[in-house]
Amino acid sequence: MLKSAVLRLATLAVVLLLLLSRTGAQRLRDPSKRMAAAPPKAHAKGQCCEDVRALKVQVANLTSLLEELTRKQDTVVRQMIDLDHQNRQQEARVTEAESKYSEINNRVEIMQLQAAQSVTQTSSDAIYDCASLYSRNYKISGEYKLPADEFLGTPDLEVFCDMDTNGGGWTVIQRRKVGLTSFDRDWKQYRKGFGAIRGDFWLGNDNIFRLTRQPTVLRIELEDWEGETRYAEYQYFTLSNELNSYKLFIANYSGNAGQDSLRYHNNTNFSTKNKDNDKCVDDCAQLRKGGYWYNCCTDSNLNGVYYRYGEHTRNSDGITWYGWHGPNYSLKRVEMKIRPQNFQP
Ligand SMILES: *[C@@H]1O[C@H](CO)[C@@H](O)[C@H](O)[C@H]1NC(C)=O
Ligand SMILES: *[C@@H]1O[C@H](CO)[C@@H](O)[C@H](O)[C@H]1NC(C)=O
Ligand SMILES: *[C@@H]1O[C@H](CO)[C@@H](O)[C@H](O)[C@H]1NC(C)=O
Ligand SMILES: *[C@@H]1O[C@H](CO)[C@@H](O)[C@H](O)[C@H]1NC(C)=O
Ligand SMILES: *[C@@H]1O[C@H](CO)[C@@H](O)[C@H](O)[C@H]1NC(C)=O
Ligand SMILES: [Ca+2]
Repeated sequence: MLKSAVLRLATLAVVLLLLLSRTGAQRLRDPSKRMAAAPPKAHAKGQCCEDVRALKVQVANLTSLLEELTRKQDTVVRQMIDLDHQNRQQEARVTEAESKYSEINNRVEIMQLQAAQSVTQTSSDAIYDCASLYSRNYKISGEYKLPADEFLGTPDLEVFCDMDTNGGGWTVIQRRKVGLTSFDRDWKQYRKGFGAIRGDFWLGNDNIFRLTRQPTVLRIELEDWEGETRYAEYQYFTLSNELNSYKLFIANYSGNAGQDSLRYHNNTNFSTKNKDNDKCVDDCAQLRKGGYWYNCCTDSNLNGVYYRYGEHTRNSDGITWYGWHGPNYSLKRVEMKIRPQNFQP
């Protein structure tokens, strides 16, 4: 608003200046006309100069007005910069509050966990997974520690529970979202698991094998670089044990992720860069740079290389799901999660 006012005034000033110069120029060019003019010379001259003086005063006044407005505009700009600064301080405070909040949240989770563990000590039925935590009313998504199972001789296990998606109760077995953790690992690391439970990780083939002893549902969630999401769900999912190379079994696909891109890997052994169990003359784990149930080689490669925005459409060893974005599009985010078939939200 201020700007347009200044502009209008500036235009006015320019028009006035033009008027001034034109009257002067006309007089010089056409002296005869001036001579021919009826009223006495002196009077005409005085009249014209009076006008010019008045116009000059107006121009001077407008110029000073313009200057004043410019000064005011400067002040407004300064005020806006100040506001922006205050805004940023506010944002910093919000971020700080957020991190404090998640810290508190963590503490709540740990307290819940301890409560859960003391529950197991006095209860006959064990906590196997996130679904059993959920049924004991732990309904906040986050990190939990499953207690060791003395009967099975298994150690305690840190897991991430998704207690929100589609009723909750999901134990997350794989996540790709940060992209700093390499998934090009050997057999032993895939057996044990690796990564950070709040970031990118593989829960470990032995753990997945154990968790899928009961009839289990697998849900795969995918996100691309445009922020669109898809999911694939299998009503049946299990792995063989290590002796049988963690062979994959899946059945009864549903979802919106296009053509089922895990089906091709059904009934296939797990392979890593140091263990070629695929169904191919090629070494798929080395070609696709991950550990997976490679066939010959892929219809999906969820443990492939993390490529960032701008370089995610170039390579065939990325995090792919052919049924959605084809063989050369590496996804931005993936989560694989499981829960028992008989889970009741
Ligand atoms: C110019 O400004 C002065 C005072 O600032 C005022 O007295 C005068 O009338 C103005 N002249 C015109 C032509 O606006
Ligand atoms: C899968 O693994 C089992 C046992 O480890 C083995 O007998 C079988 O030949 C393997 N299959 C392929 C295709 O490598
Ligand atoms: C995977 O193979 C099993 C047989 O071993 C079959 O019953 C099942 O339907 C197959 N899954 C898919 C998704 O085709
Ligand atoms: C797949 O679903 C059908 C129909 O619900 C069921 O009969 C079949 O047993 C399921 N398959 C597996 C492997 O769970
Ligand atoms: C994917 O990339 C490979 C090699 O980089 C290329 O040969 C192939 O044509 C690409 N496929 C598609 C569908 O773009
Ligand atoms: Ca091979």
